[in-house]
Amino acid sequence: MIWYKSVARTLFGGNMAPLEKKRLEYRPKIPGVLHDLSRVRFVPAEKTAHVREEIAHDFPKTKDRSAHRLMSAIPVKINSLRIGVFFSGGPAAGGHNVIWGLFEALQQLGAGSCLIGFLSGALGLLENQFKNLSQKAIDPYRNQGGFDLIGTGRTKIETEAQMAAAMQSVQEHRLDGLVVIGGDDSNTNAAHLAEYFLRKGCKTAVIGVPKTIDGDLRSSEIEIAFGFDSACKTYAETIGNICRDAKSTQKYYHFIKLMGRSASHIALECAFATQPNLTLIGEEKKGLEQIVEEIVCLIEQRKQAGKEYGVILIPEGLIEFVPEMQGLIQEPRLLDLDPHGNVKVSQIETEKLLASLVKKKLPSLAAQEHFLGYEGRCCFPSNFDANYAYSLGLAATLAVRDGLTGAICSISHLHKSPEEWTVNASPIVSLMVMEKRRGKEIPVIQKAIVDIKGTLFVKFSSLRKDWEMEDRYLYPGPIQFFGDVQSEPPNTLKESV
Ligand code: FBP
Repeated sequence: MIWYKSVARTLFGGNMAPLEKKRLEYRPKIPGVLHDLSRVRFVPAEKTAHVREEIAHDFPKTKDRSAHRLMSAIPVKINSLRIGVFFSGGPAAGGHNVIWGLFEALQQLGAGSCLIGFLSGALGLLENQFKNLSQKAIDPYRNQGGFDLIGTGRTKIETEAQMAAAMQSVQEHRLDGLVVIGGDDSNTNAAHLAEYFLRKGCKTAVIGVPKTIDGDLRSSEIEIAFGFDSACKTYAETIGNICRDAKSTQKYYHFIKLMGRSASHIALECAFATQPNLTLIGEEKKGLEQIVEEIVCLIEQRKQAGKEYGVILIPEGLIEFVPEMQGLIQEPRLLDLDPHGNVKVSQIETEKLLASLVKKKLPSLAAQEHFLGYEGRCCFPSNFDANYAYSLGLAATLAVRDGLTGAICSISHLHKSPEEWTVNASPIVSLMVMEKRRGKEIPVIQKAIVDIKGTLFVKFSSLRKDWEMEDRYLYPGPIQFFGDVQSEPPNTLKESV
């Protein structure tokens, strides 16, 4: 504890805000199974991972790999490892803790270990732009938000030339492992790299770490990716503040669009955290007219009850479930795709569109539109994400040590205390499906959308009528780093067990 303080003081002096410095002191809580890395090993799990036939065809070298679980056992003796890491896609709070975890696990292995970070995402790997991640480099980033230690990017690795460039970089650095910290598309990249390296006889293992604020990288093993909790808590603070403003001034309807790409997980999580009057969930697949009618009806009913204000949450991915909405928005930029073929939904002003359509029916409506997106990606990680991401970093080093490749690390039982968490690694190919991107069927990790038959959504449906008319707003305030609720997992995890 004392040395953290001295590091902060000597390295940064007055260049850190008080909370930045304070966060350097936090020691992440880890699963019991990670307390002594010299006494655990990834062993094949009882349940074999199922790989779809059409996917297996593209991944002959990695299709038959088993799922693994970290168990008490004496590992194969390895004194040092060389690992490379990069961030991929949008930032998510906790990323720096994954690097810290990787580093500390390597330190425990032995003196000859090294960690290098490729800069600006996969591009750094392709161009061999990197940085040595020493203790001195990592220290100021412990428990801090963002990905700025090494940067990130959305470069897709797809061509044979790109695969070869990636292999050249890992071989030049004699890497035992390459860790890809990313979402669904980035881990799809990782699966392709693992397959290619095996095919070419390259010994570098490729291990994925699940990151994304969107909450859509999930499977039976991956309960949530890191970053979701911190982003939702950040948005929930602002939504709560807006609810209170709405109730205080009683003159506006607030249309709040929330980031989260296709799936509405963030909107659903924030709905539980703040209980606004209406939360649209894309996965309900309502038509545009129905949605507008629903909002109009809400506003009219509330008016009759003397309430001419309210708060409405809109997931940014709504547009993907309401086909008429795409046609209504004329600007060509709105159909821009990212390098992975995803529609850039964060740039589509759905909140403004809906407010204007409602206004056509209710001209006296006083609306305020908001977009909560980028501000949730680089906040300080909540203690939950700080613990989770750090543990994933430790696990990823062990996955390399234990000879896994083409696997994504995950942690289960996240609704319990960290001590009780269990650590797994699943073959990435078992998460993949064929999907049409840019008009072509390609293998990708399936995005998990909100299950409208699932426990969480069913609970939401039973409560939402009450939230419409009664103001049941909750004001969660900023992320809590100290005190009773400092390590609360997201509602999504608590409610879905
Ligand atoms: P990842 O899937 O890479 O984690 O990114 C998530 C996200 O924040 C989405 O919620 C959002 O639609 C998108 O990134 C925005 O991307 P960009 O940073 O390219 O504007």
